[in-house]
Amino acid sequence: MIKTIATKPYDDQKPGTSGLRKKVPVFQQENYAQNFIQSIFDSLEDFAGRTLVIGGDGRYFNREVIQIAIKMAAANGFGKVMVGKGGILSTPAASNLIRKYKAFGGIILSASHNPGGPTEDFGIKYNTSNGGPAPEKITDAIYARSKVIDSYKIFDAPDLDLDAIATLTLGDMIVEIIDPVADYAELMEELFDFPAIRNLFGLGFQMVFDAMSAVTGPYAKEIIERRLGAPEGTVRNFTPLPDFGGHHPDPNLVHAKELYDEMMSGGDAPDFGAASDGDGDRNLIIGRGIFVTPSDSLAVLAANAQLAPGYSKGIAGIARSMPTSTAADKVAEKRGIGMYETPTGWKFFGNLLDAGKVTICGEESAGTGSDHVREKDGLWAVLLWLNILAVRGESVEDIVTQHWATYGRNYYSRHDYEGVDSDAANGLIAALREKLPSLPGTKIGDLTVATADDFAYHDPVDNSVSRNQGIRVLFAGGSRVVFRLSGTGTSGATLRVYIERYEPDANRHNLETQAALADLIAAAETLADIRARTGRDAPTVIT
Ligand code: VG1
Ligand code: CO
Repeated sequence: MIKTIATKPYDDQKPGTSGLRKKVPVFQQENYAQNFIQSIFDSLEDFAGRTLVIGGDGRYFNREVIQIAIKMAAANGFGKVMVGKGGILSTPAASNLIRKYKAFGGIILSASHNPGGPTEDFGIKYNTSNGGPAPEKITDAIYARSKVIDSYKIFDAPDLDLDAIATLTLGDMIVEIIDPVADYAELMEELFDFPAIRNLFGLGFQMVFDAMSAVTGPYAKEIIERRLGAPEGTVRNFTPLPDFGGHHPDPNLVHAKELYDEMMSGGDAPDFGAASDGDGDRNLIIGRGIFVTPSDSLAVLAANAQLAPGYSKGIAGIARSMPTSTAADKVAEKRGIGMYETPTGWKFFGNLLDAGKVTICGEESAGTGSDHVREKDGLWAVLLWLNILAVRGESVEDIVTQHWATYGRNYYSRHDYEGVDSDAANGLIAALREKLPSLPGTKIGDLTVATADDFAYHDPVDNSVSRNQGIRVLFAGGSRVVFRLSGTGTSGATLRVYIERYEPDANRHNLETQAALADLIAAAETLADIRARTGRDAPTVIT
């Protein structure tokens, strides 16, 4: 039976960089999740009888919200929902399902790389029929609706069994509980040369994949160990846990330190190390003795993608988020293909991918992906690396150093100041914004500011404009610093400072990154007064 329940709006349901993210207790307030889900449905049209994909990264509160979402989908007139068994679907796998089965859209329950548990983070995100995150036009409509919503519809029924593959019904709606891995694994087999990678493992190639007790565990087990024949034990922390084992499922040098240390341990280290985040869309790539920055990884993957069957015809173009280093630009330039610079967040790549303008996209925050889905895809990046390693027969270090020799090296680092007072963080950005007109020509140490602006993106496909996407200060010679505030945090503000320096000279490609960037790090402090304004002496996380 369909029930209409009266509710009161909340004023804080504004989706950020990637969906609505809040602490679990916020989501546990009366009707909080229901309000947001109904606001999503109220912002969409013509979905009666259509299919909705539902799944999440297995974090705390996942199962409760999945039951609610299924019952609300039935009450709102969807014809069918496809739900990953156990409520599990990685973000890229959900994107694939939406595309493959021509679903109307999907609801993904995740707070991605944020920690999980009763007092940690939860999130809800809506993806459209192209498989990608809803564009701003839709997220703005959802937010507007959430501020005035006064009722929601839900099917009154007992909870469904999500733990067995089955086809069930709820009123007139079909509920398909599906294997979360099968369709995704099949897609990977189409894109990559599995026999070549299997052969590589047969030769004794050693790999470690850390699933960080998050969603990629079952995917990596099936693909890397079962289908590609890597020895059992290659995939670690492969059981998705509601609290990620108490860890922070963010595959960076701080939260995946154990893996990093192992890869840096010398001649006995494995050949290849990788990890993914809470919802499976990020990737960390480390070769024996060398960490590959996500920006470099994007450039290397773009330059070598044609070695994988799925990209053998070459790539149409590359897109990167504005703060991502310009390493990929050098590849695009040499190949004579298009290069696009978008704001942070995967939703901005959707139009470019749909229009066929780009094939490969990436972000400095460990996100890489292609037109095979409309999300960044952690395992995809790992498999493309494996495919390239198998074909070239060289080490990660050799491939990266050769890449630098050909294109030059973009030294790159991001300094995060987490949990900063929101007013202080906003004040810092406002002060920078005010300074912008006076900056060009200014000298800071040996650096001269060439241009400075607040990045605005003009989407070449739908002509929409997104303003205030980050303060960028470019110096003569091509170095730059970028300042922006995170849109995924759930407490206080996170200031991100992105620092980049281009070094064409191959004799200077072996510097320690922080040392190579020292003058720019100092310039960032001079420009933004970070210490005084945030009260912090040092960043919380350096990646
Ligand atoms: C961060 C990253 C951004 C990424 C986003 C979602 O956003 O910087 O590149 O797209 O997270 O990634 P922000 O606004 O906090 O800088 V995920 O894996 O959390 O979906
Ligand atoms: Co993620």
